Amino acid sequence: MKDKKMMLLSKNLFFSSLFLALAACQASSMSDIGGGTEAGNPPAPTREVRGSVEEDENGTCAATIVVADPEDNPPISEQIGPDCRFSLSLEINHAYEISFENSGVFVARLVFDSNPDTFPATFLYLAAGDTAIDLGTITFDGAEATAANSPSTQNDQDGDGISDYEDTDDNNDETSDTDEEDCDLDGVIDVNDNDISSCSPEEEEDGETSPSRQVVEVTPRNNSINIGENADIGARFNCTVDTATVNTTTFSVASEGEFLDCDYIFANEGKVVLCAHDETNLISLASYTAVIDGIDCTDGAEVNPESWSWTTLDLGIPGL
Ligand SMILES: [Ca+2]
Ligand SMILES: [Ca+2]
Ligand SMILES: [Ca+2]
Ligand SMILES: [Ca+2]
Repeated sequence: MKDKKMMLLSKNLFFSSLFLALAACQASSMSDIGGGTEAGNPPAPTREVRGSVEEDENGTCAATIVVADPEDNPPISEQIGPDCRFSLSLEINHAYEISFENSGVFVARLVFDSNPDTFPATFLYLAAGDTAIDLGTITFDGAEATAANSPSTQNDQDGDGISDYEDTDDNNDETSDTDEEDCDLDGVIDVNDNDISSCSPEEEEDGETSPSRQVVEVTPRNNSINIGENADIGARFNCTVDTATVNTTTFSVASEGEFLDCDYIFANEGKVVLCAHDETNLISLASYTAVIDGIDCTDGAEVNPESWSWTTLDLGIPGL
């Protein structure tokens, strides 16, 4: 027994001294060479994302370029081959918006389902994986691109063997995907969501703290561009809203003083409110702002006021 203990102890000592030696070695080599792949540091690990775009009615590929735009780095673009196939090699552990262009003109952005209760995702937080993410054939509907194979079924951020699609807490931080705080409402959870005071301050009620009532997700995403006419406009709340408090004053959508005529649709057990509207009333290349101010939850508590903006693409609507 004692011997075994000693053996373990010396084994631990061996490993910790090995570790110290390695760390010292690494530290000295780091101070010697400074950094950069050309100086001998290993390149950041990448993962392939591939697929093919559909052909249009003339038998030509519906897009010529695929773009992966990480929220924290310059975009990466690749030509789509004559067989309509594409392949991107992307650094893991970044969130990418993937879009398609035809001769430099925006065609569509990839949207995919990641969770049953959230709006379709526009950012893919690319995790490590043994195989490529194979999107299959990409089809286009207005400015939205859909993959035959959802990337979230092939991505596992926390490496627990459950894909993001099935996992209810993708990053394993004990906050469920539906409760993640996307403070700037841009559709990606990242450092920009830290330290924003408007994001979910705890409220003191009868000596007990409870999360504030607020908008937790929006569509179109805040500050997004190239939004097509068939995009949903709506918000998801962290409470069931009192439908009687939803009207054109408490949930307005406007561009330069021109208000959209919304019919409000309630979904997701009253936690989602959508503004259904006549698509032909939308203005091309215009900045839209949605404002929520005065909506209550069913328990009478008021939702914190919120607003967000997006820009439409050239909608090519006749008469405008
Ligand atoms: Ca997982
Ligand atoms: Ca998920
Ligand atoms: Ca989480
Ligand atoms: Ca965010």
